[in-house]
Amino acid sequence: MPDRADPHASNRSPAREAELQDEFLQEKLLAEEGVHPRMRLTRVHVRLGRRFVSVWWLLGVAAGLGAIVVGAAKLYAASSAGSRFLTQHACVPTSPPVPAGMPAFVRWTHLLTFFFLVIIVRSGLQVLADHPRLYTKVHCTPGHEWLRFRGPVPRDRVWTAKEDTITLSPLVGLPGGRHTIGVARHWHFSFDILFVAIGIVYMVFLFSTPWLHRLVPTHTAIVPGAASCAVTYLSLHFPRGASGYLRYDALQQLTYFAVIFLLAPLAILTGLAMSPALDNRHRWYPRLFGNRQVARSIHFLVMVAFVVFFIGHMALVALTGFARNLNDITLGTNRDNLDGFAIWTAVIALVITFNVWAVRFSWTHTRVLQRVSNLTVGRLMDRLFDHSAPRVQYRREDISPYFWPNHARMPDSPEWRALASDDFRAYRLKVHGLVENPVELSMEQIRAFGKQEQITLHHCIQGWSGIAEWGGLPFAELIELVRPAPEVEWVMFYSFAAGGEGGGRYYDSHSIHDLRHPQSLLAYEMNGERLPILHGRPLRLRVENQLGFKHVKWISEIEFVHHFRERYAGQGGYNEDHEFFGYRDEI
Ligand SMILES: Nc1nc2c(c(=O)[nH]1)N[C@H]1C(S)=C(S)[C@@H](COP(=O)(O)O)O[C@H]1N2
Ligand SMILES: [Mo]
Repeated sequence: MPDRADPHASNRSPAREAELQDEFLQEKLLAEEGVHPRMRLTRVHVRLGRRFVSVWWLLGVAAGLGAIVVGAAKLYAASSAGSRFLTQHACVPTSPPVPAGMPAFVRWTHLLTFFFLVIIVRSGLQVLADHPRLYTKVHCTPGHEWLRFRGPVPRDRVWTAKEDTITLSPLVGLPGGRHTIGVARHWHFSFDILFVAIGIVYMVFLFSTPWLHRLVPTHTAIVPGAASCAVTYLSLHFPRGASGYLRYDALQQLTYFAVIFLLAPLAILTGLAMSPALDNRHRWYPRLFGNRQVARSIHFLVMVAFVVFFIGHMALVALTGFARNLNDITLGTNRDNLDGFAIWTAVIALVITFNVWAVRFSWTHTRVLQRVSNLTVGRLMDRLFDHSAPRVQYRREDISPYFWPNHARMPDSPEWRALASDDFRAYRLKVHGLVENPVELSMEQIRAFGKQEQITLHHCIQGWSGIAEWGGLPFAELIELVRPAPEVEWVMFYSFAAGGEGGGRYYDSHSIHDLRHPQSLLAYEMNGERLPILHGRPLRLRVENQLGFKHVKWISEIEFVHHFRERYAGQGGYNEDHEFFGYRDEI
């Protein structure tokens, strides 16, 4: 247990918790007054070559093209060739009839999936707001993004990824308001797990019932059939009633098949491709999609596809016999009364109520949300990724031309300044805690250990990435030198810099298991040169299976402890205590 004089001792108490919660809410209110710009649709820009054009311009072009396509479909349907094609491959139900109506498993999984996806999309947009730029290269060089939700990166000053965040309306993001990626991730991942679970339940039923034949195309005739339906719908004819949603036509079947067997798996696989633990262990995995940023872009586009599908789906449900269709999907009866409509309205009202509650809860009971997420998402992540040490090495040519700096505060204490002005000659890295041999090491002594170099991909929680070469002391050697006590499970890293505007040092913790990995480094060089001040001079961490926020910069001291619970508010780090992040993040 820490002694009284220990400046890092635990200060967990209900009063402290209330204070942290209040600070969190206050910062949100302050930030909304103008530190971060709000997302505005007028500021969403797509890059065409070297120019950025407003997304409105593109949507205008798309609407124009849409009108042309509708006109062409109408002309074609009226032509003799067109009508021949349409009679030959009529847009009629192709799936076998279901005498007993829509089965219960379809109705329930459909409803729950809708609910889960609303949360996943909204919290996903909130994650995006933390780095509102999408790239095709893994480097994330400003000006090279293909889509951005705010203006260009200022060139005349240091611009951190934290400053680049935007504010979302709570109508769009969950929780909305000030950027808060920790909270957004708790919602996103918890509901991801539910989404996968319901998907598994659905698949089990699907593959053990004849429903499978309604969904999986088995005949090539589905292609001309779907084309015929596309022409029918595009020429604005909507077969009403008879077909409805009880028997699928070719286009319907193909679309549902694609949503379930293409979009959903793609969402999961591209989500995983953003994981430092996976990427830095298995180079082939992010390569399936190109790289982490392509995976991230696809992840976003899959979300767009889900939203577009939802809009089209609802439009067709309404246009082809609203009441009857809603009876099919809610009650499994094909009647024409308003029962299904009543249920549907109630479900929408419930989903809205849940979202309103979730936004409020996010700002008032953030610790509860974090705890639940740590116990579920956190444990699962550990299970899935804990055992593999990162080992991927990039080539020199892969090094990023631009590496985003990221922090809330640079070190500005008199202590650090005095050390910096003397080129860190007087710097002593203090390594203490539950160790047999506490040490204080000068930079010279640290360098004398022998340097390890590695070229790795940095994964920031906010979304950007970058490749750099790091040189420094393998942490395993330091462990060997200080000989930790057997009860040590975590190691604390304290920075010279403040963690936020409110003061209080930046710090974070790592499991001793992660620190023994061959790629865990105390780095003092970056890209073959002395570590720049911006990136953490004199010392910063590299723990390549974890996200960037755990790589403490400007390290002043290291402490071996039994558990991070014994330090400060007990959640594992500054971001964990103040921003309610998860304590370990392998994705
Ligand atoms: N002391 C300190 N270390 C820090 C941070 C910080 O705010 N303060 N930010 C972290 C985050 S969120 C990231 S992504 C990396 C960024 O490292 P870089 O600035 O070298 O790119 O530093 C991490 N280390
Ligand atoms: Mo980060």
